[in-house]
Amino acid sequence: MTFLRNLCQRTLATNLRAYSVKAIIKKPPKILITGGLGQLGVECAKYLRRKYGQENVILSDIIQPSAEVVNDGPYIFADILDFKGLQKIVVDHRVDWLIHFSALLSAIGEQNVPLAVRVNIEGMHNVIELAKQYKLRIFVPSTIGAFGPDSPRNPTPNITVQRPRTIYGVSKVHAELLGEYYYHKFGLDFRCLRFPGVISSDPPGGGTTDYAIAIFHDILRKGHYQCYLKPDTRLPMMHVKDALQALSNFLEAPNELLNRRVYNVTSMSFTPEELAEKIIKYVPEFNITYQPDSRQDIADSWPQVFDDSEARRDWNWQPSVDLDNLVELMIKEVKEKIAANDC
Ligand code: VAH
Repeated sequence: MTFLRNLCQRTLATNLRAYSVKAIIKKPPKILITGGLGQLGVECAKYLRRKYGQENVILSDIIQPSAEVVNDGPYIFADILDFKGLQKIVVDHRVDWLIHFSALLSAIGEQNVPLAVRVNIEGMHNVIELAKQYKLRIFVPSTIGAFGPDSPRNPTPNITVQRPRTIYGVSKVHAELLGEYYYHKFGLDFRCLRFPGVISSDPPGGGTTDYAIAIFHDILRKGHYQCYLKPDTRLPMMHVKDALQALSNFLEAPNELLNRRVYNVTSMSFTPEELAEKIIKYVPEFNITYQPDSRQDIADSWPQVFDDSEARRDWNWQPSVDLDNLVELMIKEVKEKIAANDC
């Protein structure tokens, strides 16, 4: 039986490429990204515009964009708490796919729980009802933060107990379950990936894994970094290149390949100590100190190693950036950002 199952998986997988090319040539999807000015939005828009065309990816948020963002492609105002406004956008721009990035992340959510409830939960209610009404394919990112201290931490499987201790985690478990319910009840094309900490040179957005980004900015600017997590705090991570690759491949995967609507994905796990050891190669004279704060409790309730075997099996997920590549890329990208800002 497993041989047969693997055989049809493999044939399906090879059809995957043919499928995606045929589908795209037919008519590229019109994509709306909400929460577009958060950590992932701008890079995600750039990535998808290379695949589907500049005008087919609309970036949106409630804040003023920079000139660079506006010059890169369509940018509009969209408030995920305004359902009527969202309906108008979907109709006026004939949207096919919705990528819902709007959310308060773990650390900042704990500082403003009522706002996190409004944005992360009421916002989710609006976009999922919108997607149902207009038959959109909807992608919602979830997180390692959707697990809690009762979940196995090493490794954390795709399906296990989920009792998170942050409002961010609670809102993402809610999003996962609501999405799966709308899929089973209404056939909604809901898709969700649980991301680890995503590392990019863009400033992080109030999360617990942000240290792995801030460390590069501080060390290259000041030669010193004070870490708010203990040196041996192990957390799953991935470079933004892998995050966008995973998001795009998953969005294109034919439904018949998907045995789940929610998948873990990851590239690696490391600790602040291990990351610092890699950075020494590029900045021999820097020093790091450790001053754990309330984010340590959040990190201690999260997975240490993420099991993404189901994503690899079902839709060929494969990361491409390991820790050495990640450090090399970040040193280069952050140096460029600092140089650009300073001139
Ligand atoms: C956070 N960066 O720390 C986010 C993410 C995986 C963690 O969800 O909150």
